[in-house]
Amino acid sequence: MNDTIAAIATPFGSGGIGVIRISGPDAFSIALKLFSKKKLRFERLENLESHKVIHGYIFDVKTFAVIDEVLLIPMKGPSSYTAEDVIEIQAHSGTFVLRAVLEDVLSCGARLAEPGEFTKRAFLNHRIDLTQAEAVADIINAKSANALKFATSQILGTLGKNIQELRKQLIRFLSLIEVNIDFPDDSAPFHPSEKEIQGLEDVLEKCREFIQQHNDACFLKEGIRVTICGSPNVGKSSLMNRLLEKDRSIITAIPGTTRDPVEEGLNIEGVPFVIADTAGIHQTDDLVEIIGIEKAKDHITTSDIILYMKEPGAEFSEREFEKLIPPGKKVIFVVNKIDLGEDNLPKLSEKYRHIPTVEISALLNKGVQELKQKILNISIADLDMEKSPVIPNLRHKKALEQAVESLEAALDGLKNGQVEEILAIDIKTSIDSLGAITGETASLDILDTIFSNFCIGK
Ligand SMILES: Nc1nc2c(ncn2[C@@H]2O[C@H](COP(=O)(O)OP(=O)(O)OP(=O)(O)O)[C@@H](O)[C@H]2O)c(=O)[nH]1
Ligand SMILES: [Mg+2]
Repeated sequence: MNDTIAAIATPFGSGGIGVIRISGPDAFSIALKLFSKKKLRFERLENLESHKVIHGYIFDVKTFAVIDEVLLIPMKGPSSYTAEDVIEIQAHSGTFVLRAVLEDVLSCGARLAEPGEFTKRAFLNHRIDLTQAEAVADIINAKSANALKFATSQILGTLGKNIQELRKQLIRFLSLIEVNIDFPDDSAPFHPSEKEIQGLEDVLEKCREFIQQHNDACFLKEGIRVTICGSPNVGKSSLMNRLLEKDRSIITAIPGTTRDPVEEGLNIEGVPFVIADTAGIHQTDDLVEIIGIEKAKDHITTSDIILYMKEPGAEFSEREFEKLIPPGKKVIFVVNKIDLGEDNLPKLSEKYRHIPTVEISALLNKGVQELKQKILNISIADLDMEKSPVIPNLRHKKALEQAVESLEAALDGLKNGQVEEILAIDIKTSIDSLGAITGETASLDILDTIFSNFCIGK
């Protein structure tokens, strides 16, 4: 932490501008060694004014030849990304020129930064908490407008602040217990008030809510899994291609065309989906088909939404449906090939009338937009995008689960007259679990894992 790091902060390749970033105690003195406002002759500046862009030239410190014409942005800590002294050099973006500037900077005493090291320093210098550091990576990797929205709200520290609040409440409760442990003779046995116990229960409830929000929304990062299934030849692959608006799956009039599941990403109004076309399900002795059907069934089990497809003339059978689709799955009943006539269309039985039905013709591209809208509605129905801008990631969720477990133990203990020392341990464990989310109590391993997933220069 007390050395100076440097890296190229923009992507590899040619572009308009490339940025070299330097951070640490020597950032300003390094910049003074190689930057000059004059082009023809290196003329060292006295000092650099913070937060003011300067136009000039980077000189090779060994040969005193000009490497590039640049803009230099000095930022005195703590008003910088890392909270240390930072210099950003905006050079022309070519692989060679950026490397030449970087090597120049390194030869003046900076060390090449590790992946995510700038953000790690921002965290270690307490400028941002760990959830905000993670949000930086989420913003860079966001694959949809909604994923970006959630990452942006996290970078503002909303999740971190919420967790801090819960943690503070637990710390207050712990101090009540500890007074009793420290001065057992002076005080009555530990008897928290109704209100204090309610406070603990509120924290528990809030942790559970966050876990639920993760479950509801984790698809925004990974994509909601949608599987198209049905008998052979009903037009599953035709629908797949219509949804994707490209020829991804093979379509033939021969039943049993699709064997391996075909998966592809699809974005509907900013929400990411992963659509899978699967083998037609029926009784068969064909070994390859049997394997394909097994894979189709696996997809059905792991999918969030099932498009259950039938064609005119076929019947909806409750037995067949229940054998294939696990109870509680979100399903859309898709009736395809309505161009063949509308008198003979399969209908849902009374018991399943609540399942939405969409009638389409994949061949004529009819009803496909309506189906897309249904898929979107059914998937975000439970999620209030405006109300829950804080979405914990998987790591946060695991920590929240630990917090819930020890809080439940503490509340049980309170009911059953558990000794104060054990209560204190349970509360302390939940405080630490919440602290791991914001970074107060995160282990070095956790930090290394998080920051090693960043790119160099961030
Ligand atoms: N008339 C009509 N034919 C269609 C429609 N959709 C698909 N078909 C035809 O039905 C046949 C089967 O289509 P596929 O998309 O390969 O059907 P599938 O369900 O993927 O079949 P398998 O992979 O064998 O299970 C092809 O000849 C398609 O052209 C439709 O809406 N109307
Ligand atoms: Mg197919």
